[in-house]
Amino acid sequence: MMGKSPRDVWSHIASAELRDIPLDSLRRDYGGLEVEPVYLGEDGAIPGVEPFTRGVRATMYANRPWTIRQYAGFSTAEESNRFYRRALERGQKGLSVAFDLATHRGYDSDHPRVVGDVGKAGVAIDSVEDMRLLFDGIPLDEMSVSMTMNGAVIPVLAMFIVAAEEQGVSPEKLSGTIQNDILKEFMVRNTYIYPPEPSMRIVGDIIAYTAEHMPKFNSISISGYHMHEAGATAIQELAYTLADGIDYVRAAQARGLDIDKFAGRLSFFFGIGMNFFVEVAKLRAARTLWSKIMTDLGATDPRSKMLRTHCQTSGVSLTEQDPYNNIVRTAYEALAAVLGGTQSLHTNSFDEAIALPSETSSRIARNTQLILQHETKITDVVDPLGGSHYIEDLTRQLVEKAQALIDEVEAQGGMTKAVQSGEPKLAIEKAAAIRQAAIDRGEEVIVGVNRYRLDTEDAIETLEIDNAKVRAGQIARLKTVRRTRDEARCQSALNALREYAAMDEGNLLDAAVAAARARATLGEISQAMEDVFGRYDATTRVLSGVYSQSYAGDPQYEEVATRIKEFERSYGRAPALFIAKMGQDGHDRGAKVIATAFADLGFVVHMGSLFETPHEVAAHAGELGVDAVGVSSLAAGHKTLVPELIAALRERGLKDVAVVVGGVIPSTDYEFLRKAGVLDIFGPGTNVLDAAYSVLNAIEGRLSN
Ligand code: 2CP
Repeated sequence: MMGKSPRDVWSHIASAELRDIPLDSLRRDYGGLEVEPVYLGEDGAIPGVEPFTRGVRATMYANRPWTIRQYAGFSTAEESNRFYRRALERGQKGLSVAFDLATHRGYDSDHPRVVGDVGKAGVAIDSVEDMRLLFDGIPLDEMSVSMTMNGAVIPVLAMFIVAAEEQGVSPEKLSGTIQNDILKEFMVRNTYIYPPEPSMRIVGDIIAYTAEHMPKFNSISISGYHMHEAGATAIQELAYTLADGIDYVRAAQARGLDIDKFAGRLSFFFGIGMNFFVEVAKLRAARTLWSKIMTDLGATDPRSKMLRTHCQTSGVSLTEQDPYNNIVRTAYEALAAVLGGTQSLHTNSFDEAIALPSETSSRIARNTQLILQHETKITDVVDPLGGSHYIEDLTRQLVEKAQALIDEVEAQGGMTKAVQSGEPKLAIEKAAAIRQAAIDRGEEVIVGVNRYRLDTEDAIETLEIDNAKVRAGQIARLKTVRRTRDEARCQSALNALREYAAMDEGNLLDAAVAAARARATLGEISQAMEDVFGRYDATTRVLSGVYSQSYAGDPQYEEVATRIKEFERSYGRAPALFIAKMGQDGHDRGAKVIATAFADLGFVVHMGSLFETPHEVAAHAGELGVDAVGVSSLAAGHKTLVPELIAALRERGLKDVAVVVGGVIPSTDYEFLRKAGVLDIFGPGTNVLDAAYSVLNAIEGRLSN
C-alpha cells in the first residue's frame, strides 16, 4: 500500500472487515453533528495497522462490539448450565467458565483434600458426564467458550473436546479460549499442579494440538490480570505478561512449530483498575510492544502480531464497605477497557468482595456493558482517545518502561527462569505492600473505606452454596461413572498417557482425549501425569521492611510496635502468629501483606504453605508454639475449614491458640464463625494496623485467662 494516504489505507482494511456493509453506513449524525467512524492524525497511527496501537481492527466496535463475556460457574454443572442459558437469553454473548478449586488443582470431588472447596468458587467437573451437562442445550459449534484452567488444563480441555464430539461437533468447529498460562500461576495465582518444566511442556502440547486440530480456538490467554490483582504496577503487569508470552512462543518454536501457524491464536488477558487513563494507555502499549516482539521473534503474518485481549474489571478495587459504590467503580473500569480497545470484557458484580455474585448483582454487571454498547454511542468511533497528548504520552512511557523491564527479564534468561528465582513475585508483593500502606495511611482515598465511611452498613443478600450437598451429588455421579465404564479400556488409556509423560514424546492432550472418552476422571488423568512429573511444592518467602519504611515516624504504627515490645518484656518473647491458607484457595496477596506488616511490627510470623488441611495447620501451630492462627480465606471455604481447624486445635490440646479470620467473608457468616470460636474477622478494606491491634488483644486476652 505504498504511497497511499492513511485514510486510503484505513478505508481499504475497513472495507474488507465490513464485507458487504458499505463504509459510508458507519457515519453518524448526532442531531446535526457529523461523526466519522475514525479520526486520523498527523502521527500516521492507523487502527488495524501494525503496530496496532490504535486497535487490532480498523473498524473495531463500529463493526462488531466487544464480546460481553461474564466469568461464571458455581456448584454443579446443572446449576451453572441454567445460569449460562439465562445469561445468554439476556444479552451475554460468550461464555466464560469458572471451575471450582478442586478441579483447578486436579482433584476429583471425593478427594479428602478438597472437602471445603467442591462447587464453591466455580463449577465442579469430575468427568465428561459433568462437562456434557455443563453445555447441555448450548451448541458448541456456535458459542465461543472460554475456560479458565491452568493446572488441570489437560483433562479439562480433553473433556471439553469429548463433550463437543458427543454433541456432534468436531474439534475444528470449536471456538473459544483456554487460559493455559502456567507461568503466572507460579508467580501469583497458585493453581499449578506440576513443576515448571513439565508444566511448560503441557502448554506446548496444547498449542501444538490446537494449531493442528482446533484452528478457531485460542490456545492460551496470557494473563496479566492476576498480577494486577496481586498488586503489580501497570509497568510490571505489562512487562511480566509480555515476557511470559515470549517464553510461550519460544516453547512452541522449540517443538518445531512455525510461528505464523500458532501465533494468531495466542490471546491475552489484562486487569483494569481505577487509574482510568493509565489503564487505557496500558492496552495501547501492550499492543504496540507485542507487535514488535512478534516481529523480532520471526512472525510475518500481521495476524500473528495482533495482541487480542480479554479484560476484567478489578476485583481488588471492590470494597466490602458501602458495596453499591462498586457498581460505579466497575462502570468506570469497563469504560477504560473499552476505550483501550479490548476484544472481550467481564464486568464484576458489586458483591464480589463479599460473596459469590447473586442473580441481581450479575444482571447489573452484565447490563453495565449492555448500556455501554447500546446507549452511550461509544461504539461508533474507533479509538476516540487516540491523539490525546496525555494518552499518547502515557502510552509512550509505558512502552519504554515495560520494554526496559522485559529486557531485564530477558537478560536473566527469560520468564521461566525468573519465575523459578521468585524475583518477579517478590517485586509484585513489594508494590502491593507499598500500595496497602498508602491506603492505610489515607494517602490513597477509597470512598466508603478510608474516607466517607458509613456509620452503619446495610446487609446485602448474597448467594450461598451448600457445599456438602454439591459434594455428595458429585461423589454419587463419580461412583456411577466408575461403575459403568469399561475399566480395562480406561486403565489402558491412562497407561498410555503415563507413558507419553514419561517418555517425553507424543501429545499429552491427544492421550488425555482418549482417556476422557473412556470415562477416566479428571483426578485420574491428572494423577497419571503426577505419577511421572510429581506435584510442585512452592517455597514461601516473606518480604520484610516495606511496612516499617512506609510507616517511618507514624504515631499509630509506633504505638502498636511499642505494645509488642511491652509484650516481649512481659512474656520474654514476641507474640507469634501462624498464617494459614487452607483448602485449594491459592489467593495469597492478603496473607502476604499481613505477614509482611506483622513481621515488621515485631510479631514472629510463620507463613504456612498453600493448600494445607485444617489438621496440618493445627499440627504446625502445635510444633511452632504460636499464640494465634490467622486464616486467610478468599474462596468461600471458611464455613467448612475454620470449624475443622478449631476442632483440630482442641484435639491437640491447643485451646488457647487464638483463631482470627481475614478475607472474603460475608457479614452474614460472622456470627457463625464467632460461635465456632473465631475471635475476630477482618474483611476487605481492614486497616492492617487495626488488625494487628486486634490480634494482639486476642492473644493477650487468652494469655491472661
Ligand atoms: C472482531 N471481529 C471482527 C471485528 N472485530 N471482524 C470484523 N470487524 C471487526 N471490527 C471478528 C474476530 O476476528 C473474530 O473472528 C470474531 O469477530 C470474534 O472476535 P474476537 O475479537 O476474537 O472476540 P472473542 O471471540 O470474544 O475473543 C476474544 C479473545 C479470546 C480475547 C481473543 O481469547 C477470549 O474470549 N478470551 C476470554 C478469556 C476469558 O474469558 N477469561 C476469563 C478469565 P475470527 O476468530 O474468525 O478471527 S476469568 C478470570 C478469573 C479472575 C481467573 O482467571 O481466575
